[in-house]
Amino acid sequence: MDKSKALQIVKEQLTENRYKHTLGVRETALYLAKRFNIDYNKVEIAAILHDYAKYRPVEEMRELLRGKEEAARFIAYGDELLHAPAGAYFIQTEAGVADGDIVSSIYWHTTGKPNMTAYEKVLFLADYIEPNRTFPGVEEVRETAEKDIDAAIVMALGNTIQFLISKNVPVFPETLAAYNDLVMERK
Ligand code: DGI
Ligand code: FE
Ligand code: FE
Ligand code: FE
Repeated sequence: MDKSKALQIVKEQLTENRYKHTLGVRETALYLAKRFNIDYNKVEIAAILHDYAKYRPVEEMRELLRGKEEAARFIAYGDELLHAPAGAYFIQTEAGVADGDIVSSIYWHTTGKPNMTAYEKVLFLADYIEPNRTFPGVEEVRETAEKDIDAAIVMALGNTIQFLISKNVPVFPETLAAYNDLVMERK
């Protein structure tokens, strides 16, 4: 998959604002990737395609995930989560992406998970801090990301968990485990 093809196929799936967010995630992910010895081309394709399923009908995503042994449990935790694992499947079946780093970073981009790879960390954090994001606390996470990517991810996960609790929404187990994993690793 080359970048221009990825941009073209994702554009058809997204609104104008979501496409703008996607370009922001691409820019931030490439910037963060400089601190790891990883493949920039894979980082870029993952960033471009990360919200591929964002506007798919919820029923279509539920139906797809119901049939996947490991992904079915996302369904119970809220519709907002489904585009991440669903997108990871659709880019394989509809766009022919096969690379495991690209697929797994998209799969986990919303929830995070313990023991994230560099690809997974870069996409997770880029999605949270890209320049078009304006939610409370994002500037502090951006500043922390300049010095320490894991510390920034802890802040992003903590903010998300607090936000979900304030809304009385269930927290996906891997989101909590990701937080615990990084906090304990840093002690
Ligand atoms: O798709 P984006 O808007 O770019 O961002 P995203 O993929 O990080 O999705 C954010 C949404 O996901 C937001 O509504 C909060 C929700 N979310 C994140 N982690 C969890 C979660 N929702 C639940 N129920 N549980 C989680 O652990
Ligand atoms: Fe997303
Ligand atoms: Fe996110
Ligand atoms: Fe996103």
